[in-house]
Amino acid sequence: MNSPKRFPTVGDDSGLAQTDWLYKEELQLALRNKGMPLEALRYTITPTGLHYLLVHYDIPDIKPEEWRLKIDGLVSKPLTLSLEEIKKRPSQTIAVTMECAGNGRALFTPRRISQPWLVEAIGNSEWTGTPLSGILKEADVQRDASEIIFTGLDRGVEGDQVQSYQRSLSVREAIAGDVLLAYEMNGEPLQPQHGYPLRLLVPGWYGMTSVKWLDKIEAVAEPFEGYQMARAYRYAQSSDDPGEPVNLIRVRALMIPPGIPDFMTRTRLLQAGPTTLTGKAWAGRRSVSRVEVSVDSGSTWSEAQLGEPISSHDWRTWTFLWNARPGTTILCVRATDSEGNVQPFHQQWNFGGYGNNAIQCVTVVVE
Ligand SMILES: Nc1nc2c(c(=O)[nH]1)N[C@H]1C(S)=C(S)[C@@H](COP(=O)(O)O)O[C@H]1N2
Ligand SMILES: [Mo]
Repeated sequence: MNSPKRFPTVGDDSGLAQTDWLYKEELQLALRNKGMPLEALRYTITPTGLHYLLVHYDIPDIKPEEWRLKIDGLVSKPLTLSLEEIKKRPSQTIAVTMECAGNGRALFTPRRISQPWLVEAIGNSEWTGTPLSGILKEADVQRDASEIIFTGLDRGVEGDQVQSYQRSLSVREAIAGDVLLAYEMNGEPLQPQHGYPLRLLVPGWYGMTSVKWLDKIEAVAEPFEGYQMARAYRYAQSSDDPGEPVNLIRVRALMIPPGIPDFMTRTRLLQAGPTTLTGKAWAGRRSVSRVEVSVDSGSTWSEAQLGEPISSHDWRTWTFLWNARPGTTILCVRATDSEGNVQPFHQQWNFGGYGNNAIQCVTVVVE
């Protein structure tokens, strides 16, 4: 036996589950966090209450009057800023599709015991904030800095380590013009669960990068090896495989399940005749070059029509006219990005259950 663990773990020693059963720990996470119901793919801008949510620990208790953002480390001019002072800086509003890196985790076998997403860890919001590059320029990041560490005010235990939620970006990634210190979501102050009063927003990267409840921004010389960089969010084959970092959002299309659902199975019931299938497609920092639909379980594919995105970082609507004939059919949709990456039927398995952009298929019974 290893040294006793301070916190109980579930599943086998690897933290992987083979069965179809959910562990209580997964249910507990799934009820605290939530996905976007797929019918909400009809909205270009996801109403705030329908955006997915992922909180590792607890939503921290923040006193707005006392809250300050600290910028320090390898900077010539350390800064301490109130929310009012941050709002006086130049502001920018951008529509950004966010997706959790764990989206699709529960579709892997075996699966990692963690937030058991199927495909719904997504949302598209208009975020308003001040460009991070401006604040870093003001603080005057020194030449010997290689990374910027972002620390949230939430704390918890993960992998037996007591920690604050922290992620880093290279200086080059951090000064990209579209990285925001965001204080508004869809024209309203951030809600507590989405990072009030201030969060990082990194378009095109999986959600873990967009640190909520920002407390501190620190410039450092060496690559940051915190838990959420070096241990979690790696494409790895086992718990001790260092793997590769998880970073950019992979190409994906999702469809609004047509017709009406069966309550238990969510199999769809639909009337025969012409039906418009629709949904959204996105590709992180790349763009979507095509969306295809299959009405025969993925045997043959036809091109869908693509709408325009409202920014270079948010999803596009796709539509496909289908003449539904009586019988049971499996509808599938897949997208291709500007670099030719196509969604696979089965994504390569990884230990943490990240980046599973496997093709979505929906079973439909046509009457
Ligand atoms: N401080 C902090 N920031 C965080 C998290 C967190 O638990 N704590 N979760 C991250 C993860 S994994 C995701 S997917 C996004 C989710 O953002 P949302 O809840 O606003 O959709 O926030 C990221 N930022
Ligand atoms: Mo996430």
